[in-house]
Amino acid sequence: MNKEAVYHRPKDQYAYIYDAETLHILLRTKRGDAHSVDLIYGDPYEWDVSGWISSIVPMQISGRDELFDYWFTEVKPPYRRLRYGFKIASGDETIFYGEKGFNDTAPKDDIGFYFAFPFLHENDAFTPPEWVRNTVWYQIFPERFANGSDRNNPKDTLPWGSAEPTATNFFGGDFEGIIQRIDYLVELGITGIYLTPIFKAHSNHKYDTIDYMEIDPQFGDTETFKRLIDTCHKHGIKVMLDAVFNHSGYFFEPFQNVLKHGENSRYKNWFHLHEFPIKTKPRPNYDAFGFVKTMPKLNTQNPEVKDYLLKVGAYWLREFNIDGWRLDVANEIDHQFWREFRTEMKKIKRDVYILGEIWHDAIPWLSGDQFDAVMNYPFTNAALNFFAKDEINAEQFCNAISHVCHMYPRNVNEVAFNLLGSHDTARILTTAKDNREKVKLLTAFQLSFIGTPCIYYGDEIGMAGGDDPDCRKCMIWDRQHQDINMLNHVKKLISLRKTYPIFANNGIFSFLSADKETNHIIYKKENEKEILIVIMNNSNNSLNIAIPELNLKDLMIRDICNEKEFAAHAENLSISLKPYEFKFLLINK
Ligand code: ARE
Repeated sequence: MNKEAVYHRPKDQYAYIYDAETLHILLRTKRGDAHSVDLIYGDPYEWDVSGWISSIVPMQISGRDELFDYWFTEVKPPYRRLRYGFKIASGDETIFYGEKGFNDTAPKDDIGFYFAFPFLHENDAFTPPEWVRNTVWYQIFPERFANGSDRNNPKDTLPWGSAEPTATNFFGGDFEGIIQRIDYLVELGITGIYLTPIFKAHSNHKYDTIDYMEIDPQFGDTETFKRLIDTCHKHGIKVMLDAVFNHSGYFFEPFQNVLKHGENSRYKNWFHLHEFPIKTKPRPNYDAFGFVKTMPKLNTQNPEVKDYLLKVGAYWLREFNIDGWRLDVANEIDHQFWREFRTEMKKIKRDVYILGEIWHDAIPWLSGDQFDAVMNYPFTNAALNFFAKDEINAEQFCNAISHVCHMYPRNVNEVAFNLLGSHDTARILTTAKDNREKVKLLTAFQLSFIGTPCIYYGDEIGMAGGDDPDCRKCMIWDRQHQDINMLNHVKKLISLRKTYPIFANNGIFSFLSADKETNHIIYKKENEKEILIVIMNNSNNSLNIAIPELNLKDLMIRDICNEKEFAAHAENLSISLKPYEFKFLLINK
């Protein structure tokens, strides 16, 4: 047995509170090493003459990545206290594993050998807003979605779509434009919009804030913003704003004060200034986002700054009844700030969605005291590498997604913000080298996966675009230039996700098979009543695929895409797929 690969540590993604009475427990072992793992568990205070009283229950493999098997089980401790360990069998070797390491037997008299989950407190649980599990998001870059009124056009605004986007040009997108297009959003079926920054700023992207308490006049005034929020809410659409608290803009009044008064400025501790006088060349002599001189980093450990930013977050939440905050460069702000931010926001609106922009493993922010979710770029990269770029094969994709699913607790995964692209990345059609069939397969995966999916504006109508700023072209409203086939495809997938809860989070996800030769994958989502089988052919060959044994009797299968039902015998179920075709098969148990 490869003991070096065996890993468990209570809390985080290996032992966590799933709900008020349930603990999820996982163990990691080297892929293919152990043929069985059992959980030995009991109440730490239950003893009899023979010693500690424990039970034993088999664990199941919930997934496997390139290196590891992940064993899973759930326990409902009657007194919400638990001590537990593992019995691992590999070949003819059986060994016991607990907090003190490995042992040949399961000690009856040494409770310290075992891992501890001391007490299951509900307020220690990760509790994201329930509504997010059923939300389909749409990201809007306000400057480029729709120009509803020329009255607020910034200087030198260009005619809509008349030029390629640059880091500095403007096309006049505004709130009025979004309001005028609300029917388009409703018909698409989305139920949440994420707006990139809307507060007064110098640039067209608004990540260089001048005034956190003022809406940028190019988007409209507070009355129009209120009307936008009300219109969205009336149509069942939630609204999430973008909080840029890691840094301000160069023209943010406190930074201007520092530039003017230097060491005598009352705001000098609002930033991370290295020396005086302030210099911006060759690099700023103060901390910034990257080395961008127009984005001086805010000192969020300074009580004045914290107080100011918490007031900003509270103001827009309370006065405009927004539904979520997306937190820009969230990983570079201190954890204490985020703990206080969460406390203050949740006091105002218990089910506000707090989404951190973190591109890497974000477990330190996801234990329930800071964020409800992060933008799940590890998911994005795996999906793009397989479906769009063909950089990894089906087997590697299965490993990558299984790894992503086991980075976090299951209740974190159920509200993960699963995007395929954003204003910071090339568009999926461009990444897929204009292969629309691959893009349709990619979106079918995204919209049948767990978590809360987000569509980047224009991807649904087949817009192309390279890296920033090319991914920020004006939305195309002329139907002659929209890919209507793609639009109908995305609409259909969103409607399936709404019609069948198993498409969203009402089912446990697992891969059934992945074949690197044919490059097809089969995954399932299962709940107590039904199984959704998804088969995807990521190749330009037609395939005839046998479905692995479902150990179910003769079954009635509904092909959801064409609503056809057919009877089949579990042991010889085979499905034919055209190139890049996918099938959703629903089986009622
Ligand atoms: C633009 C150009 C840059 C250019 C810069 C010059 O894109 O290439 O150097 O201008 O000024 C905003 C604007 C951008 C602008 C940027 C800087 O939207 O257009 O850049 O300001 O002025 C990392 C961070 C992540 C960050 C990305 C951009 O971790 O937080 O970089 N994303 C947020 C917003 C951006 C915004 C800012 C931050 C600044 O979403 O839109 O940019 O407020 C890997 C790493 C990630 C890295 C990612 C992208 O995956 O793991 O950490 O993200 O690459 O580089």
